[in-house]
Amino acid sequence: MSDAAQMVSVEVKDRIATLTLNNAAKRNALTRALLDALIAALKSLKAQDVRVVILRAPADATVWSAGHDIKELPHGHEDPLGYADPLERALRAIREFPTPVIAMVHGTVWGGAFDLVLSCDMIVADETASFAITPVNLGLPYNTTGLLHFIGRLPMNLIKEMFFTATPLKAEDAARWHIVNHLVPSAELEGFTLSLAEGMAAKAPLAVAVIKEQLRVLTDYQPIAAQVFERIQDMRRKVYDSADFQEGINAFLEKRKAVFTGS
Ligand code: YXS
Repeated sequence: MSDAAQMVSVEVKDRIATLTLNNAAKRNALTRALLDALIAALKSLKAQDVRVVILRAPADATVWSAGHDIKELPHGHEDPLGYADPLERALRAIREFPTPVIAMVHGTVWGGAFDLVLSCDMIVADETASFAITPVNLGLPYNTTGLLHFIGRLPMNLIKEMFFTATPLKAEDAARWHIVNHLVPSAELEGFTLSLAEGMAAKAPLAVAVIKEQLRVLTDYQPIAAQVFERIQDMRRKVYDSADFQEGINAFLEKRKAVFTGS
């Protein structure tokens, strides 16, 4: 198996597939290689009689995923979260996959990985989980599709606090805000998630698949005037072309605190 394919291990048992993110050295940072492996794994599962997918990190991980690979973010005159970005392709692959995808979360979830778990159909977490969205740490203008994911899922005041502070939301607060479907003790996380999966795996798969796709198209397709979209892109371009975005990337690479000047 190629190195890239090893970044996502696949196990199928009783029509339930478990995909495990396996890049501990980089804290499961969402590199192009890992995301391509995730997309390929989902594609291969489509040809099998799989009824539910569980997406997880290894049991010993303290970081579920460190988010988009910052070193791979295009910086300088290119949209850092464009339609063809590997993360965006992976989000679409999960949202379009014809079975329920459960994010089973223990450990910390950062940045684009939060968008990834929110793109799953449900989240089961334990008390070690936390969730942070962090573009303001880099000076990065999040993309419109991504913001619509959050708007469709979370209250606006919570979205603004999470985006503007980049502070991780603790598990119990994520449960209080209904970000996670279930918050269970660590010792019960796997058993609870498997039991939830088994229940859904026994239901009529065609009905489940079409209801999931109906819900996707009804929530994802939100009309937006061309002029509004062009204005948004113009605003975002000014940000991802800014010195602050370059500073955000450099600060991470140099392992120092970023100093933003607003230019
Ligand atoms: O120094 P080496 O080569 O060993 O590599 C280190 C880190 O550089 C690397 N790593 C990452 N590489 C690329 N992109 C990342 N997001 C990333 N995160 C980590 O992994 C090696 C081990 O990291 P280290 O020593 O920091 O581990 P730790 O256990 O002390 O700390 C774990 C974290 C997750 C708290 C820490 O690595 C961290 O704060 N990572 C950055 C988390 C983050 O800000 N993610 C957002 C990425 S940007 C994104 O997702 C969106 C585009 S947005 O900005 O819109 O949210």
